[in-house]
Amino acid sequence: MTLKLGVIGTGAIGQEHIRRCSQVLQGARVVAVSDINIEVAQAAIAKLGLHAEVCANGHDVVISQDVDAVLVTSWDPTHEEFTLAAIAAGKPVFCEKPLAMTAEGCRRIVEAEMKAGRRLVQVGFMRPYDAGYRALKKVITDGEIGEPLMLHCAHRNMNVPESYTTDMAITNTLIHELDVLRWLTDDDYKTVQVVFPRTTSKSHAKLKDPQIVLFETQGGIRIDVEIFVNCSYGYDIQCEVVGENGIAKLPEPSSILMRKDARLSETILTDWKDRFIDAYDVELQAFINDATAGKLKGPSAWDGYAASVAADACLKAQNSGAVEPVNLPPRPVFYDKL
Ligand code: NAD
Ligand code: NAI
Ligand code: ISE
Repeated sequence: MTLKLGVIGTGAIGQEHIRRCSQVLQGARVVAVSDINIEVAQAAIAKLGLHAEVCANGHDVVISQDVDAVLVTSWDPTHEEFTLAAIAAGKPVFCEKPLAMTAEGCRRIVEAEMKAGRRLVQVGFMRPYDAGYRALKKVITDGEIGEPLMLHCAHRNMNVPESYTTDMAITNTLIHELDVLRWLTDDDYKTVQVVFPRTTSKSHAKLKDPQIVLFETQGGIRIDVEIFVNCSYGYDIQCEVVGENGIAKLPEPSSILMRKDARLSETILTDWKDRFIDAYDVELQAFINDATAGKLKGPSAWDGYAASVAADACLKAQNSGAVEPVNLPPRPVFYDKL
C-alpha cells in the first residue's frame, strides 16, 4: 500500500521532506501541497517533477479525499491549527517542531487526540533517530559511565534572519534539546534559568545572542545549553555527558581528515539539512510505516507538550532572570510507552 501524503508548507524543510518522501523513502507518495505563497508550492513540485495538487490552503490539503496523512512543515505559529484539523479529519499527522507555540496549545492537541481515541500525531523531533544520539544513550543506559551528573551542550547555527527574535532561541531552536535531553536522561526538568552573555555584534536589536540555559532535572542532573545562532563558523551540535565513572560525548559527523598547506583540518557542516539528513530519513520512514499500520510510535503529542511546558518556563526565565519551576503534570495512561 502507498500512503498518500499532503504537505502544508513548502519552504526549506517542506521541500526536503517532499524530496525524501518521493525519492528516498518507501511506501509514500506526495499527492497534495499548499503554501501561503502559492508560487513556492508550485515551484517545489515542479522542481521534483511531481504530479501533486496545489491546494489553496492547508485545510484543503487536510480534507482532500486523496490525502491519507498530513505533513505540517509550515511556520511555527501555524502548527497547532493544522494538527488539530488533521486530528478532526481522523488523519495521521507528522508535525514539525514545535507542536504549538505554547504548552496550552500543545495541551489542546493532546486533549483532541485523546478524544479521538488513538494516536494520530508524531512530532518532528528527529534527534532520537540520530545514530550519534542513539549511541550516546546506549552508553548511559548500559551504565558505562555510571549515573549522569552533568550535561554540557551547545546548539550553534551559522546565522539567522532578522525575523528571528530572542524568544525563538527557545521555541524554535532549544526545543530540540528540550525534547532530546529528556529522552537521553530519562528524566524531566525541575527548574530553569536563562543568562545572557555579551551579545555578538553579528546579532540585531531584537535578538540576544548567545544565551545560556541552565536546568536542574527532577533527578538532580545539572544541564547547561549554549544557544548561539550567529556563531558564524558552522552548524555545530554538542552534547557531553559527565557521569560518575567517565565522560561520554556525542560523536562529530564523519569528515575527511585533510593535510594541506601545512594544516591538518576537518570540515564542519554548515546546515541542519546535512547534519541530520539520516535522522530525518529514519523519522519519516517510521511515520510512513506506522501510519500505514495504523499505530504511531514516534515522538508523541505528549512529548511535544512536555517540551513546550519547559519552553514556557524558559521564556519566563528569559524575562525574569530568576530560577523558574518547570511544572509538567503526570503523563496520561493514553501516552504510556509502548
Ligand atoms: P520555511 O519558512 O523554509 O518553510 C515553511 C513554509 O511554510 C514556507 O514556504 C511558508 O510559505 C509555508 N507556510 C507557512 N504557513 C503556511 C500555511 N498556513 N500553510 C501552508 N504553508 C505555509 O521553514 P522551514 O525551515 O521549512 O521550517 C518549517 C518547519 O519545520 C518549522 O516549524 C521548523 O521549526 C521546522 N523545522 C524543523 C527542523 C528540524 O530539524 N526538525 C528543521 C527545519 C525546520
Ligand atoms: P521556511 O520559512 O523555509 O518555510 C516555512 C514555509 O511555510 C514557508 O514557505 C511559508 O510560506 C509557509 N507557510 C507559512 N505559513 C503558512 C500557512 N499558513 N500555510 C501554508 N504555508 C505556510 O521555514 P523552515 O525552515 O522550512 O521551517 C518550517 C518549519 O520547520 C518550522 O516550524 C521549523 O521550526 C521547522 N524546522 C524543523 C527543522 C528540524 O530540524 N526538524 C529544521 C528547520 C525547520
Ligand atoms: C531550525 O528550525 C531547526 O529546527 C534546526 O534544527 C535548528 O538547528 C535551528 O536552530 C532552527 O531554526
